[in-house]
Amino acid sequence: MPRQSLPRRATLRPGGARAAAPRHERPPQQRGGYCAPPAPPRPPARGAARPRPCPAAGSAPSPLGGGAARAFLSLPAWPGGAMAAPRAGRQPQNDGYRTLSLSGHVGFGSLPDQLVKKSINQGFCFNILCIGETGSGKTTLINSLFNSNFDDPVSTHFLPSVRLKAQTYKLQESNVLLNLTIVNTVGFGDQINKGDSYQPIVDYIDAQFEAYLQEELKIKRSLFSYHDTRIHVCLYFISPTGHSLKTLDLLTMKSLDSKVNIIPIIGKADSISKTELQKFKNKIMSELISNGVQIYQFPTDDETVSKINTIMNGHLPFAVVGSTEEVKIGNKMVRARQYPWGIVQVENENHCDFVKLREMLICTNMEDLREQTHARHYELYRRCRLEEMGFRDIGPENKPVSLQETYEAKRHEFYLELQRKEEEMRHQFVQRVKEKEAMLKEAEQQIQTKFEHHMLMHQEAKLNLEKKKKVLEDEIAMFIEKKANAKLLQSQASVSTPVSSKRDKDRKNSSFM
Ligand SMILES: Nc1nc2c(ncn2[C@@H]2O[C@H](COP(=O)(O)OP(=O)(O)OP(=O)(O)O)[C@@H](O)[C@H]2O)c(=O)[nH]1
Ligand SMILES: [Mg+2]
Repeated sequence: MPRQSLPRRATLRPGGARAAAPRHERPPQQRGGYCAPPAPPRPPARGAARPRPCPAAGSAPSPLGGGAARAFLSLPAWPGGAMAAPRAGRQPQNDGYRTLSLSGHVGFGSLPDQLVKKSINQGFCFNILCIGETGSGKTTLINSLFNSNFDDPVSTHFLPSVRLKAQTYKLQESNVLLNLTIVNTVGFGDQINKGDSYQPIVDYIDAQFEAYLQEELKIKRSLFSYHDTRIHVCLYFISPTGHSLKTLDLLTMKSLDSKVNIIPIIGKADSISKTELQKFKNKIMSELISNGVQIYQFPTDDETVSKINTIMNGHLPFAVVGSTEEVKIGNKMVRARQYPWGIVQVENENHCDFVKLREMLICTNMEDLREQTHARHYELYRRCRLEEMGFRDIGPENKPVSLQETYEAKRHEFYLELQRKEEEMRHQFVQRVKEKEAMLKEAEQQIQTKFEHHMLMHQEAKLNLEKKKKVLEDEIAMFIEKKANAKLLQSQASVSTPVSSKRDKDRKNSSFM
């Protein structure tokens, strides 16, 4: 894995922690047009402070010593109001918790620092999916965004289908490690039939969710060290035509909007004039809304960033310019594109929205994008997959069902189904054997009939031959008798006339022969 080091210094927010409610609990109006089905609430992060039951007021000193061990930020209401009237420093609250003010230092104030330290040691991961037609400026923009040079070979326009190519890089800025994965859609928009160009992208995103789900479902899972490949953001490159979105753009964004955070951007924005650009942006946004495409909206519920995020939501889609070249402006080298008529500076906000994109994507909302991916898109995928497998939270009578109950019911159902199938197969087998037996019996019968018929014919033929033989034997007997008689007559004749009889004898012999 290539390891790159970034020269730019980043300002680190402590763990990205927000005072406001988690994103999945935000009302849809705060999320602009983003109103996919709400994801279930996420459990608190490991190590987060949880309210614990409080020992009785004025109880024996804790083994930890002093009042410090008893001092919790929020305490559950005492059941049945059994607790004495609130002491000084405790204010009853309507949410079922009592607030205590601490009388001294406890130490859990360092919890955010502990989280920051842990996160820094562990490193972060961020996965970007770049969708755009071949040559739309994807690689150049990513290089500009991360101030780096990810060598990504240019692709041809002759690929038979869209292919996704993922490359992971290790980046370091200050002491923060980032595992950055860039996924490129190679050959996007190059096919004659673009009808299902989005399918390989959908499959890829689902495959990453599935891999995470499988890891989660393992008995011995290692999510801590798991390389999360789920896509956190999709930068959708719109060609700077100045007209409107293409069908391919709408179709692709529509099929991805429930799976990934989409940030639409107009690539190579230096090829479109300022007035045309504003009209183009408006047109794109109205087309996205009218087609029900839900793009990512920068969150406005965190007061520290709500103002800037609201403004930036109004600038979407960002019109960006990328460049790998540096040009000398004054006495500074800046990333820019030099033309015969002038210089387009990538980081000049009067020239393009590159800085806005970088600020929103990397500096302000990276953690939110990661959180949204987990709490919204992955949760939706997980829910659908588990429902597909037959798991439900509530049973037919709207009663809650535990996973084990569902599993056992499913197992029983499968067992019955298996038995039914086995019985059916056995029945089919017996039926087939019976059919075969009947066929064989019939064939045997036919052979027997044929055999008997032949035997009969054979008997008849034998009888006929025997009859013929008898006739022939009779004829032979008659002939022998006649011959004997003739001999007798001849001998008698030769005795009476010897000379003439010799001649007669010769004549007779010749006539017999
Ligand atoms: N005018 C203009 N040209 C740009 C811009 N960004 C990139 N280019 C040029 O467009 C061409 C393609 O840029 P790439 O960044 O390789 O585009 P790509 O989308 O990564 O291309 P494939 O990965 O091959 O699909 C190069 O010649 C870039 O110099 C831009 O903002 N404006
Ligand atoms: Mg490229």
